[in-house]
Amino acid sequence: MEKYREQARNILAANDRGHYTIPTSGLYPFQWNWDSAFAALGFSHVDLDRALVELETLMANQWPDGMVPHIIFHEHDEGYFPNADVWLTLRPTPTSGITQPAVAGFALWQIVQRAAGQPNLLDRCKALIEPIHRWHQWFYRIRGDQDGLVAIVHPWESGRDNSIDWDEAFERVPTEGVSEFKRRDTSHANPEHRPTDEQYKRYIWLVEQFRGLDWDNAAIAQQSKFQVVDPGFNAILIRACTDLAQCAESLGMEPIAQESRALAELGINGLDKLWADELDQYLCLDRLTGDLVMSESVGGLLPVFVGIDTEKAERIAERIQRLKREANYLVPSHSLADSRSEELRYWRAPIWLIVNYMIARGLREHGFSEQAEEIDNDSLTLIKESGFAEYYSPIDATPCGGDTFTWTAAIVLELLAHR
Ligand code: 9WN
Repeated sequence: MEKYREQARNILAANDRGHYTIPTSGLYPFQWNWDSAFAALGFSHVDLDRALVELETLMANQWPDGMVPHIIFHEHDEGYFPNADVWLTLRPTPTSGITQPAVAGFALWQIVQRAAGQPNLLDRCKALIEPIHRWHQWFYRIRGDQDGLVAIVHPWESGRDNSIDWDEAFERVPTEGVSEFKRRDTSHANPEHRPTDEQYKRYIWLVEQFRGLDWDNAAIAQQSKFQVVDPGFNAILIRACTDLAQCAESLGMEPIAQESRALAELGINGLDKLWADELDQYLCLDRLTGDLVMSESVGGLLPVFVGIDTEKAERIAERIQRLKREANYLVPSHSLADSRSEELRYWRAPIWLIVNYMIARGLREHGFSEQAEEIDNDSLTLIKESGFAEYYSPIDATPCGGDTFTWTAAIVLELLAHR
């Protein structure tokens, strides 16, 4: 195990740019939001100061309205599309204009616990609580509905970019009229493992729609041609609110602790609207049509990461057991029984270690430790067989996307720390 710990540390060091970490060189040369929160989790096993720097850099780029952007373009790089020249959000350090899953609150709580007895570090943790809380409030204010569920306005916000969950909703986004562009991702990674050209046109169409609205988040939330409520995205946010409440409580910020707990409660109640009894999992909701989307992805399993009731957690555990009959490794990002799934294409079936980690952690917290162990073991087998890839085939562990990947290394450090 020491060998893998060493490799994981080396990957973090190689992708470290001093005050932020890139996901992998070439394919992703900037700071990504949820990647950074997982990087902080990984660094917390090596150097707590460096872990905090990661979150401090992320939060220093928060927008005045509270949003924390999904990419921060610290340096100019032509090797990624769409880079800062396309987004044109006019931030002091250029950023994208959409957000990503709110993992930072979860990461902060892990750091606070590991920094016990170190007042200088805890003061820095304390300084992060208010900005992260403002981000969470932003979600419920700008993207929330009366049920306590928040929507994403671009597939990139989910972090599960080309998930089957929104094939239909995304097809309603036009491709006509979008400016000509040249993709860069396909020169770094196998195009068969990436989203299609058609999907890229739609990604960019939305970016151009939002740019045309001068990055006014209230207008974007009203007018985006894509508005989906993703249970996974909501679960991560709920978890972050619960964990931020713990940070606030332990560091003497009771009013934020209370507000944050209330947001988590609102979100957990909202999730009930997305439960599909016949499938043993949660589903996405298309906010523009009001319909639940019959699509069995990990997005619908991720709520096990929060305080849902035990019966639902058990049903999710059973659902994962059934997935094991379709795949050789857990947890495929989409059911392989679905004819639309693609073994090697990005979020349409491959396994992602960050998702495995959140699901396993949730299962363990709900009392399903054997199953959690099985998922953790599969995660470690994948890196032993195929290295620290971005994602993996659930059938034969083929490594896909970028290699020497930051969040894969971070999860390995986290898993090994608990062994
Ligand atoms: C767009 C960095 C990011 C992850 C996402 C993953 C992928 C970007 C891309 O890479 O998305 O944000 O260019 O494909 O889907 O989850 O944060 O690792």
